[in-house]
Amino acid sequence: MSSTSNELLFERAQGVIPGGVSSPVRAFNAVGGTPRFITRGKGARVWDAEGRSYIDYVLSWGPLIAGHAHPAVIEAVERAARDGLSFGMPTEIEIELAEAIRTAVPSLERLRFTSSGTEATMSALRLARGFTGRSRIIKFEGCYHGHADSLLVKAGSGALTFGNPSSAGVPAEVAQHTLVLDFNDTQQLADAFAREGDHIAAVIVEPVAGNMNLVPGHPEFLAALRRLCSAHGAVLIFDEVMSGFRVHPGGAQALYGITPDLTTFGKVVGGGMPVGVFGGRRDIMACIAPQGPVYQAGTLSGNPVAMAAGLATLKLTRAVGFYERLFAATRELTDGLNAIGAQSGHALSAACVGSMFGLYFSARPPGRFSEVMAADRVRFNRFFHRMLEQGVHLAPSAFEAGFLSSAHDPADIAATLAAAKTALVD
Ligand code: HOZ
Repeated sequence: MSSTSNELLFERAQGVIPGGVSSPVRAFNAVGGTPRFITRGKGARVWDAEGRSYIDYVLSWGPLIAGHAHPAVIEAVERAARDGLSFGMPTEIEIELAEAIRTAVPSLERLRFTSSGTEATMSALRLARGFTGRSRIIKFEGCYHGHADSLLVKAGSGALTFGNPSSAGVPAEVAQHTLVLDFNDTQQLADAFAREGDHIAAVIVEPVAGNMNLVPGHPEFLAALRRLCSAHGAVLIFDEVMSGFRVHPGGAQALYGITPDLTTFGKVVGGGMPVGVFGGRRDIMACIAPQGPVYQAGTLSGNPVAMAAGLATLKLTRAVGFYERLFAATRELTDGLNAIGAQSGHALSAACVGSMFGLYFSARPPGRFSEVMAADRVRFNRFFHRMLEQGVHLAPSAFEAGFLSSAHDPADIAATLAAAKTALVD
């Protein structure tokens, strides 16, 4: 038994780190209580500082598609680390991972590595502006694309969780170039393009929104995005930081059959290490320095240890039946939650796309931001804590998608559903 506790660690952390955390949603502010301080993870589980274990549906917010500490990933990281942690010079493993990504997602004719999803989206936007010579961008309310200034306007994730979706510190002069529209509202999008289409540099969208809970893009909405961007010379950016390698081996773009001009990845492509990617059309990517005039750089970009983790993870996903089993397990979980919701008489519903899932305290899964906001957050918070007490760790916010890994087995799903049944007794 450890001599420390989550409470003690949280108190100590708050004495040195704002809110006690390195990223806001982790602080449990929305759900109340004390975050679990994690000491280790293995497969589908994490253990906290008090020695308690949890079935984990956060999975580091998505990256760990093969579960915690998969032996093949750990082995690849150890091997790479023994040769040196960083060189700031090109390495062959960068090419290998880039080729693996392009094979899976051919729209990335050229791609570049960053150290986070935020850097990837920020760089993709600068590139789109440099390529088109335009300033204005369109994003959708509740979609979160990292914390770059021009994207923290009516954003999702922690920004939404804590009620300041448009962050302080973003100059009005910057925010004014961001036009925010309703996700899945095709008519509003068409109107915006009719009004000012020739000034729009880019539209950025999470094709499967995962930062306002899970809200899949409607196929006709995504098709309209493609059509309107092409008609007006705007760059269509799919932010697949969450959906990449999660909803389909080729990302949401393969699932929906829509090819964006640029794509951003993160999470799974780094296998749990800090990696982001932006890439796409060769002519657009040719504008990036040193080939072109749009500047973008990073000391740790393409870090060899991170590349090794990403490559090992992508190799695991290529195993026969990997996605079929993972998607079936996710479906089993959400079908089970829907059945429990119906039996309990609570307005609980669930949905999934591939290995991402949403859990909603509303009669049916929301398709719009306003419907997400109408769901019962008080009930979610109570449910969250009852699940946690029973050893199931969901994301500590009603606005985050959940994730499954290949390590979640039928016993984990059954235990989760049993816990959900108990959590809904009143
Ligand atoms: N904003 C990410 C989740 N949507 C990451 C949160 C975290 O790492 O705390």
